[in-house]
Amino acid sequence: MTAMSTMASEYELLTPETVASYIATNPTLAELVDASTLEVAEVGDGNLNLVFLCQDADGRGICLKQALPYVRLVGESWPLTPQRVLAESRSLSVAAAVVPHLVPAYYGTDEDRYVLAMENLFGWEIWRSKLNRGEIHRGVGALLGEYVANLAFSTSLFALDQMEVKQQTAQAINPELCRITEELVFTEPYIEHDNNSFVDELAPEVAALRSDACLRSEVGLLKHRFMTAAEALIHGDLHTGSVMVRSTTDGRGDARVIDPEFCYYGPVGFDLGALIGNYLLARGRAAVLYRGAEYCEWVAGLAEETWNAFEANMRRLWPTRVDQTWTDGFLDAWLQQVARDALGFGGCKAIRRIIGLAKVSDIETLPPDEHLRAATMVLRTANTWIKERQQLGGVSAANEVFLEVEAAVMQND
Ligand code: SR1
Ligand code: MG
Repeated sequence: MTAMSTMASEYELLTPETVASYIATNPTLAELVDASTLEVAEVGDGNLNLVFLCQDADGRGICLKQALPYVRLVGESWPLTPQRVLAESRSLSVAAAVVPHLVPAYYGTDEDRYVLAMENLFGWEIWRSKLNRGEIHRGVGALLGEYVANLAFSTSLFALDQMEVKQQTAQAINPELCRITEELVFTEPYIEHDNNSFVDELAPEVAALRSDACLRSEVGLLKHRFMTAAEALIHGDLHTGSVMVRSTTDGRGDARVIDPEFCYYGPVGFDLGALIGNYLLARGRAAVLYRGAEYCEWVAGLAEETWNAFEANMRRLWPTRVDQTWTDGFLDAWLQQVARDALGFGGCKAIRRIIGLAKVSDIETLPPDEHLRAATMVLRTANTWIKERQQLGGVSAANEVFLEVEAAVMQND
């Protein structure tokens, strides 16, 4: 049994060997599975937490997630509040009320041990892994647009009284996790920093970004927006590794959004941007691996699919808004603002995965030549999204920018 010290508390970390007895002593969890026949595997492959998948002899399951008091990716030298598990439970609770079909069932949180219990999604897989293999799951992009819209509407001034929003905003404050994003996404990639790494051949591209005064000021504006635009309770880290997917019998895809520990009141376009930036990483991989036309076209259409579903759901919910100050004209203007934010944040989220800490397998598992080409495409596309997001006129332009960059990079071989 392992004990960890934190600044504020000391708590016991679970191991595969101790999970069954932990569940047996918790009446709520003990009802869900038979702890005496439990098989447990620690599968945490993210950057921060322990994750235990459990199944009993009758096939019933549960997933436990325990926050470590440090960043797992780096080690104990980088302490991080385990209170983030409370942020995750807040988001899962809200989502259970407004989009229960798009999140795992939530079973509760142990605030002393920082353990969150949720549905074990048997047969589901992290979307990034499926994208890496070139698998098509039609409809998933739209489900994620639906998720963002419903969370955004129901937690914002559109659905709640102003006093309620202010209280929720204060309760959802998540400064340590936000600081990670502020530094890793918006600051470190653009300066020399020990957290950065990239292959030598990419150095000219990185130098060009860093010396681009226009890009730097636009990234600064986006960071400022991330730090000040408290529009709604957002997921905060909605990349393709935060989505689990499975095929449905009609050949489409179903989705569950996981891992909302970075949630806070922030700009709605940030979640859409996280998705769009990660679609770009998947598209870059597809291009250099010469994936078939059907797959490339599907990935290329994801940004628009997500946006269209987001917009459709916002417009569907709009008549139920609680304050008539927000007119139909306001909605049109607000959607334009969100689309610009999404492109800008999408660019920042893609760039950080190439230059900064916490890389992604879409790019990292490519052979050297393909890695360099895909990374170059991502950096150049993202640069244009960020700088030209005002003129591009919406998310549908995202792919056109990529196609121009792709042609140029492939021609130079
Ligand atoms: C130090 S944490 C690194 C990254 O992992 C999470 O998934 C977030 O994306 C964060 O930026
Ligand atoms: Mg995560």
